[in-house]
Amino acid sequence: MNQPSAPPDGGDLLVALLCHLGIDTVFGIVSVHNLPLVAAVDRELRFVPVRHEATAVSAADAYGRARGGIGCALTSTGTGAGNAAGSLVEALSAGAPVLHITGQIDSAHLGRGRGFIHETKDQLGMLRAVSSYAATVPDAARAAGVLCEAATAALTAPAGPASVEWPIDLQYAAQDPAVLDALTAGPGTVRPPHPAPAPDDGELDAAARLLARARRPLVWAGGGAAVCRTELTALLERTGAGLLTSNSGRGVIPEDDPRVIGNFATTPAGRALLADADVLLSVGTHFRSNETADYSLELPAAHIQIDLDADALGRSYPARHRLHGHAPHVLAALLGRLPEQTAADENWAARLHAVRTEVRDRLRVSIGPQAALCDALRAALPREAVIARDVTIASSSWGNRLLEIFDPRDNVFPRGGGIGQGLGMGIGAALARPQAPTVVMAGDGGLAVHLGELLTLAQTRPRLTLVVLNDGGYGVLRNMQDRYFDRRSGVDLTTPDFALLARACGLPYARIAAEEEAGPVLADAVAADGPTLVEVDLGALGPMKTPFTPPVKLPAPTTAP
Ligand SMILES: Cc1ncc(C[n+]2csc(CCOP(=O)(O)OP(=O)(O)O)c2C)c(N)n1
Ligand SMILES: [Mg+2]
Repeated sequence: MNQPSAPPDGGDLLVALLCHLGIDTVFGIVSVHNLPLVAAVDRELRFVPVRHEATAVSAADAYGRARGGIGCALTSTGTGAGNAAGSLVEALSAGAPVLHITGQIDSAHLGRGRGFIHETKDQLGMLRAVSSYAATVPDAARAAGVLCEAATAALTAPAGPASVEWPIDLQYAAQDPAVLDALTAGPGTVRPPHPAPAPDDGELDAAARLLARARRPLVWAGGGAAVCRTELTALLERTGAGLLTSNSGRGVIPEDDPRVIGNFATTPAGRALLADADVLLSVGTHFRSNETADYSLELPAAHIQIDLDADALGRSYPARHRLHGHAPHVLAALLGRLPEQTAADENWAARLHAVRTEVRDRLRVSIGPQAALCDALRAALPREAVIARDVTIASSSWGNRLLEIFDPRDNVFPRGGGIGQGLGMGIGAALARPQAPTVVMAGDGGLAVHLGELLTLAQTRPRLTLVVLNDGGYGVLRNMQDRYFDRRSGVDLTTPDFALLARACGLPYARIAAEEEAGPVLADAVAADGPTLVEVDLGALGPMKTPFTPPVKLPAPTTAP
């Protein structure tokens, strides 16, 4: 629409902001209520037309995670914005910065309930509920201010999605070229995130004294530790501590480092280790229910907690010393207070190593033939590959633990546990990181939620291997029903012929039906310079030793009165 000679419009403003934020790819679905935005992005940057608005947000979210930054999604008004809500919930749960721009009806008709096309009752209220920030562009002159405030909010801890609804007449309205120039010129317009809080000196001193005396110390790293590899490595060295992680904290220190126990805290050996530890330092973690067996896991009473979010301190577990601040700064401050030599027991390192080995060996045995998949995947992938996972048994059992991750930006998964987001996240990550291959692990059920995104995959053709673990249904719920209920309900699904489906989409296809096929099939798929759909026939591959059920509590069976 906009001619080079015409004054800049909202689309040009958005492009200037995206350049300022370092975003070169945007995901969305075009509509009468976002046409000028899509047109400008497509002209100046890259617009990826996904097939559902939830995917627009999932892909933008993972684009940001895979680059360690922010992503952008464009949706339409009403149903389009509503479709995005589920994935905004995920970005909110993960603290993942996403700039979500959605259309809104003409400002003259806003809030009048006349049934204007795509009108919805309280779109802003809906967006507020699922985003960390939501606002409406009130007029053309204030559009830049609202957009910059949204981007700042998305990036400021606790980070998350920021949604802006932009009435369509105001998207078309002329923008002041000076505002665009200021944005393009660089820093200063989008305010830097608020200065990080500094923890109390007395608390730092006390925490350092506790760590210096610790004989059997452990560290628990969460997603908030993602940017402190250097400080954390030094702290492990100085204190002789072992490293447990949440699922989000994986890769902070590469998982082939012998000090990393990893995402295994709730295993019997992990629990015993925690019981023996005399000090725990936790860094930027939620202690989510799945990682603490619904908060039944026992932690040492001598618990030092670091978090940038003041509300997180002491929220799930009591903390003796609460250090409110940005993890790298706080860890550096602790290191500055620690003596060169601390007090770790001489046999603590051997104990940590024994636990590291035991938890992996036990898991490997329990997953039976799927261990071959795990090994083949890691062998096929270069160190810097992205590993995206939907919520499927293979992820929940071994993908989230045994399959080694070497950097937090490679670790893409829905932290809120919603199925269906894996492929969209994988596409976003793969387009963010074209230099290396991406793999997506998805179940047949999770994939079916957004089966249409196979077409986005076929159209964008990133270096992405989609591994579909096909067991003909919602396996994890089926396992629960078989174990705890007297019948199955809603778990057996019709699945497509994946070979035919891949062919219909123009995607290369391969199948794994036996352990020995995993290595060659995955090596070929990962080496390809485009997408491949790899179906794992779980029926043919054979069962796990024990059917996997998730770590959720069910009420004890009651007898009839
Ligand atoms: C959005 C959403 N809806 C429902 C669920 C409940 N749920 C969790 S796992 C699962 C089954 C997933 O099936 P599939 O992807 O085939 O993986 P499998 O369990 O068979 O390995 C379901 C329905 C969920 N987590 N998220
Ligand atoms: Mg399944």
